[in-house]
Amino acid sequence: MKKVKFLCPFCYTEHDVEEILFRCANPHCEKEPDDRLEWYESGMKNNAKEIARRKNDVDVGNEIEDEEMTMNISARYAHVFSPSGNVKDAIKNKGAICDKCGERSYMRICPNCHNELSEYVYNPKNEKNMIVSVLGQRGAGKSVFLGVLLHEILEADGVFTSILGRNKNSGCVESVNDSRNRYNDVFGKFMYAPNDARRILEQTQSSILNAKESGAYRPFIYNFKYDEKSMFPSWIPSLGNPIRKSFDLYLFDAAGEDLENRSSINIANRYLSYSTGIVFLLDPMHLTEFVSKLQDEKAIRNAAYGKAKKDLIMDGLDTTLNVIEQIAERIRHEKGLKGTELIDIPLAVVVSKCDMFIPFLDADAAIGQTSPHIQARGFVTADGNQIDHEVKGFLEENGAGGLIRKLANNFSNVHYFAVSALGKNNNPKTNEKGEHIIARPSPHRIADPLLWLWHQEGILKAVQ
Ligand SMILES: Nc1nc2c(ncn2[C@@H]2O[C@H](COP(=O)(O)OP(=O)(O)OP(=O)(O)O)[C@@H](O)[C@H]2O)c(=O)[nH]1
Ligand SMILES: [Mg+2]
Ligand SMILES: [Zn+2]
Ligand SMILES: [Zn+2]
Repeated sequence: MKKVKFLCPFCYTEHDVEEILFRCANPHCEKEPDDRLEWYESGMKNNAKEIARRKNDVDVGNEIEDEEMTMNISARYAHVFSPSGNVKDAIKNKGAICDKCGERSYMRICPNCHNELSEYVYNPKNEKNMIVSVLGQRGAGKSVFLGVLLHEILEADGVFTSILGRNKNSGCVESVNDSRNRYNDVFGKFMYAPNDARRILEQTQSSILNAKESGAYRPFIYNFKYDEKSMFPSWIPSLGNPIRKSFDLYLFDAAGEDLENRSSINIANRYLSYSTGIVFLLDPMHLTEFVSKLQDEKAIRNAAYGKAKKDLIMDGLDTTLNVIEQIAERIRHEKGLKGTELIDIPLAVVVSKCDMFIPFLDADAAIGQTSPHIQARGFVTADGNQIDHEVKGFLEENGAGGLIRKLANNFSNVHYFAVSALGKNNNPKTNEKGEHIIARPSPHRIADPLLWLWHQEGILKAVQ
């Protein structure tokens, strides 16, 4: 029989389904050390050299060997064991009996990194596991974008339920593993705190120095279920019933710092070439010509990650172009593509913080209008094309034509978008304590790039 292989979304190693291990779920079962999970969580195994290099700021070469990285690992993890008997059934739905305490467990883990696997990772019926990487240079707005987008998706009547839900049981979203808690720790408790406690996020830490919380290293995972209309009329028994579909979405929030650094991109962003889609955020505050039109120095600093107008004009787009080159080079390398071959991962180029430039656009520009996709329950192609056209126009007008050409020379499927995560008139303000505070985010067109990626994957249909 054909072996079913799966790709672990945590460590990016491929395995046969039969290799999956179990972790005991009985809280009273004896705890043990788990070096594999500890390595994964601390990022030590793969990143030791880079950590040492950064800490001492010297090139340590190959002097650090695996043995030297053996850490003092405490016995705080639940027991790991291989299922006995019918492995396939155990993995599919029966679970496995712990060889220490005799209790049944359903917690399946990766044989390499020991992270918990959702059944969808290896369920062959669930062919659409989407890995979406959110990329862009430091301060481009990646974390704010992701924090607000997830909020919009996860709400009871959120984006997904509205667009794909057809009845009460359809269109539901669930957080997988610890995604719910991590969402709250990383995004929710800052951006959605009550009243005037709402603050903007800190810079995302390099996943080399802090693997634990960084969404660059550990994905935020969500499982989506929905019903698709059968191709047969609904009166035909069973064949006419809606078809239940499901997919997992793995979202990585890269740290701009890692992408700007050639040595770290290789270690920190291993998931890049496995991406089903890329969202590349482009900060309008790096468009020299646009920034020169802005007057309010304080507002500029608050939107531009603390940078002053004159520095922004000096920096321009150079770092962004550099990041694009490194990403393309990395993906080509991993996929074994020649320098002349185009990368076929769909790329949504998203100009962020559009609240800052909508006032400069024509009053009837589509960028300023409410997104039509959710109401139309599909990706509205005409609107998508119009936005693509307007955003490219905005970039050309503001000195970023070279960027459009660079992307076209590297990727075969590029679509342009403009979003505001915080919303109109919600550029962060500085309070007397020097904190950057915001009103509750009221995003504008924030789901458009993801909806386009869903459309590319066949999850969402196109509508006229
Ligand atoms: N006006 C406005 N400002 C925004 C918006 N989104 C982000 N910003 C500003 O941009 C800053 C940086 O946003 P982040 O999301 O933290 O940037 P990042 O890309 O995650 O940066 P790194 O974590 O360093 O890679 C925020 O602190 C805000 O000041 C937006 O929609 N509108
Ligand atoms: Mg960030
Ligand atoms: Zn046990
Ligand atoms: Zn793994």
